[in-house]
Amino acid sequence: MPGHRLTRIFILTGSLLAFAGFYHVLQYVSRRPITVLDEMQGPWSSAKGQDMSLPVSEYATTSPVYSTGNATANGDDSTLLRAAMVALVRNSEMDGIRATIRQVDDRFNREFGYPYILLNDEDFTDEFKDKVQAITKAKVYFGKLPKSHWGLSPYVTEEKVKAALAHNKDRYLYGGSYSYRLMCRYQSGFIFKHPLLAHLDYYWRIEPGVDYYCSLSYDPFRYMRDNNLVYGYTVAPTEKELTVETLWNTTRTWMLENPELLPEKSFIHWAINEKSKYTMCHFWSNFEIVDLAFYRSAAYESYFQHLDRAGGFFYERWGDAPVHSIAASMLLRKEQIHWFEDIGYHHPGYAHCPNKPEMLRNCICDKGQNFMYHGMCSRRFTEVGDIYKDQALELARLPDRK
Ligand SMILES: Nc1nc2c(ncn2[C@@H]2O[C@H](COP(=O)(O)OP(=O)(O)O)[C@@H](O)[C@H]2O)c(=O)[nH]1
Ligand SMILES: *[C@@H]1O[C@H](CO)[C@@H](O)[C@H](O)[C@H]1NC(C)=O
Ligand SMILES: *[C@@H]1O[C@H](CO)[C@@H](O)[C@H](O)[C@H]1NC(C)=O
Ligand SMILES: [Mg+2]
Repeated sequence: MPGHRLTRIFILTGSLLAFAGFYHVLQYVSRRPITVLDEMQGPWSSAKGQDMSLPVSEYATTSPVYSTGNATANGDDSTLLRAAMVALVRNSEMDGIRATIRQVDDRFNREFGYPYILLNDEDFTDEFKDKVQAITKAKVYFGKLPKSHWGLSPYVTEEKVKAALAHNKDRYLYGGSYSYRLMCRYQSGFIFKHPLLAHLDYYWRIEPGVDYYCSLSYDPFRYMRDNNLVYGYTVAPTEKELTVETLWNTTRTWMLENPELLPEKSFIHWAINEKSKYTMCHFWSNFEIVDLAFYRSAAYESYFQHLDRAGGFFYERWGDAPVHSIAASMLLRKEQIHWFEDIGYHHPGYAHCPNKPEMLRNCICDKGQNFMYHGMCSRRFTEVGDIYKDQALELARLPDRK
């Protein structure tokens, strides 16, 4: 593909310029594992030959090298994938993130040694860095967000935002929180553009204070790659409607304006019902394993820009979970989305504990935590299938009835 040749030229040029990074970059080129991007057709895979990721050359000397993991833990291949566990986190959440990392190590990562990448809008304190690195043998990278990624969208006005926060303060959780909105906008449109993630093909998002219940004997990143999966989740609840009042209406406008960015078939019917209403179903993004080519794609970027222009990250409280989820169902096929049923998980609010004996035997949870076996959105995930682009556009044409 011409896109790839271009990428390689970029990389080679970069390695000549960044002398210190020369060796690593060369390794990166020669060991680059095949990703879905190489094999899949779809509007999000380098649509129109554009590569939405940051040019590798800029970060060649500062980005981690991902191909130096524990060789023996990976079976057929002698390297780890270019993947990492990634969290946005505050200094005040040090204990929570240490507890999460300990569990991720216990259940999975001690055997594999994928790096952790922790990001913050402020400088991490020395204490935070020391104590977090002390809890794991895996390498931990600490990064600060570029200023331009964390702030008010240029398309909204401060006065209207202030009025919206006051109006929504008591309507829903975080209704009056400005920083929560910065967080949701960041996770929706920027986290995958952080320089520390520039070399990554996959990320697994983690959060402070969650629980991982089940030991995994395989590498989920590799599972994603080998099965051409793009988006992986564990829990799929419904969103509070008041936080996304105009999200679907804004989305359908984007669809009608950009039909060329839509795939021939998609799983959008999971998110949008036959009356053209958002079902409120979303993959809970505090856990997600994602092929980052998806978020870096022209289609996703165009969609995010459109949402950002509409102002709903601030005027309402659009979460990154419904945004990621509507994008995934709108731009992917069902077979590209995977429920990690075997990954028992808890984040305040919901938990998932597998009920199949062969899975449960690897877990320390109560199989009574069976939200995912009776929830509306998991049922819908099973029952609904892909629809054609024409049908998706038909849904988008129906007026939004509140
Ligand atoms: N650095 C930083 N991280 C934040 C901020 N707000 C939220 N986060 C992180 O973003 C993620 C989601 O925030 P959280 O408070 O857990 O929201 P909830 O899961 O929706 O209740 C967590 O990993 C938090 O640590 C913030 O202002 N600064
Ligand atoms: C690599 O994986 C093997 C097999 O799981 C494990 O025994 C060993 O301790 C790991 N080595 C390192 C350096 O993590
Ligand atoms: C939906 O979006 C269109 C275009 O932005 C707007 O004109 C219309 O008023 C919106 N409808 C609702 C119900 O919000
Ligand atoms: Mg949380």
